[in-house]
Amino acid sequence: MPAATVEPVAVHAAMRWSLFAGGKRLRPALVLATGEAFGAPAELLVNTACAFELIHTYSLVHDDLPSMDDDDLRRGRPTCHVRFGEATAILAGDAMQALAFQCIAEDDALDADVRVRLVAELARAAGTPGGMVAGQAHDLSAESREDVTAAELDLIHRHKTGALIVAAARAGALVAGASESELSPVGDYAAALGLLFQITDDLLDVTATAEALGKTPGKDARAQKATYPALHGLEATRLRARAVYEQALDALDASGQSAPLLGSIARLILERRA
Ligand code: GRG
Repeated sequence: MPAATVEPVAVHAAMRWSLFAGGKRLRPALVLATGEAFGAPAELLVNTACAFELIHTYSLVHDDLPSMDDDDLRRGRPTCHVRFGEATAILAGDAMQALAFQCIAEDDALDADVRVRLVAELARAAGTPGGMVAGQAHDLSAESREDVTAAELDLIHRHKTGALIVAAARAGALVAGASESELSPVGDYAAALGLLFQITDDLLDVTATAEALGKTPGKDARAQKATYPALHGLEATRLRARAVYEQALDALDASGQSAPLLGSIARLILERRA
């Protein structure tokens, strides 16, 4: 990351404000955990891990903008546009997105063909039609409707939240040189993890405080958004979370890889309070 004193200082200060505000670092943790499960050293994984956090943080900054979710609290701080203004927040998000791809493309520790595969993996997960931007677009268009089905909700979350989580898990394994057949159960594990993450996110939106979350709770209900608790009720949603957690563990078993860290990440998400 350029220092906050490097021009354009406002953009760099805004990037640092959002990136270094904390956050769970779930996506980079997944890159490191799957990479290590397949035998890659952390030094080979760290740039790729940072790239995923950059894309994720850019998406939060843009999601918080007045024209999107219009939020003023993120990671326990005023959101980027509240602190730096809307134009600078947009540019900070754009720059984080570009920096993510630069991080991988210029990573001399990785072979050129691995870098190209990682860039493709990240671009697919971040963009359209199967990635995060598509999920955000589906989400925005569902906002004005009252008849969103459970299947549509799954589709929104698979794109908006799940795609980047799946790509992060696959990316770690890719750096470690995993084969296509080894990547498949990793993808299944991470797809279950992405769904679990979203289900627990919906539960926390109903049950947690702003202090614990570092963002505004209750927004989904106020916006009358389709969520798992709204569609299925709180108790059925908790049961669904447990079932999806078991699916993630089953996929890990199927991978034949000893990956206690990946099991712990799934448990952490099931039990998270923020
Ligand atoms: C603007 C292109 C564009 C996409 C935005 C990810 C996203 C798409 C919007 C975020 C809105 C949101 C609250 C989604 C629910 C799940 C989610 C991604 C929550 C935030 O991720 P955490 O909890 O955040 O991992 P931290 O701060 O811990 O990194």
